[in-house]
Amino acid sequence: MHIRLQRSLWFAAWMLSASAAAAVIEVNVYDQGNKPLADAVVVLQRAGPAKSGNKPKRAVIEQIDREFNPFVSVVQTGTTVAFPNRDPMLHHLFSFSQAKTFEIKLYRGEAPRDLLFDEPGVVALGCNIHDWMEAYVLVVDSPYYAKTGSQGNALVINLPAGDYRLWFWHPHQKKPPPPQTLRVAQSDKRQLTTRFEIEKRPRRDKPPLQADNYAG
Ligand SMILES: [Cu+2]
Repeated sequence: MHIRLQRSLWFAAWMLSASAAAAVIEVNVYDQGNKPLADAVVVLQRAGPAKSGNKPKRAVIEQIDREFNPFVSVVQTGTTVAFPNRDPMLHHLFSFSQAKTFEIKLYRGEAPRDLLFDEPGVVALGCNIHDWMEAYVLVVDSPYYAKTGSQGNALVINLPAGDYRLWFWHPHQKKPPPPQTLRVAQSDKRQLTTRFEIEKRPRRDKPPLQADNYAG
C-alpha cells in the first residue's frame, strides 16, 4: 500500500514537471477579411517520421441533422474512426480521396465497422443521398496539432522542445498561409497570428426537411 502510494505520488510529480517543461503554442487564425476563422488546422511537424509507439487513437464523426459532425477532424496516422448515424434516415458515406477511399452503404445507427486512417492526407467525405453533406478528415503524421474554434484560436499543448515545421490547412482555403519553421524551447509559451485566403461561399445549403427524407 505504502509503496503504491509513493509510486503514484512520484508519477504525479513527474506529470507536473513534464507538463511544466513542455511548450504551448497558440495560433490565432483569421480570414482575408480579418474575421476569426473556425475549422482551420495547425500542425507542428518534427523532422523525420513521427515517433512510433503511440497509443492507437479513436475518433468519432457523427451524422446528425443531415450533417456531419464535426465538419473538420484532424487525426494522427493510425487512428480509427467510427461513423455513427444518429439520424432517423439512412446515410450512405463515401470518399474518393487518395488518402482513404471507401464506401459505407446505406445504414442507420452504428456503422458496420470503424475505419483505419493510416495515410497522411486530406480525406473528403460525402453522402450519396444528401449532396450538401460535407466533412473532412486531415490525417497527419504528427501528434502535435490543433483546430481553431469559433474564436479562431488553436492551442497546441505538450510540445517538447525541438525544431518544427508549422503548417496550416483549411478545407475551403484558396491559399493557406506559408509554412514556418519554428524552434521551440522548453516551457515556451508563444502566440502567433496567421491569415488564410478562403473561398467566399463554398458550402451548399441544406434544404428543409421533407417527409420523404425519412423514407428508406
Ligand atoms: Cu446522408
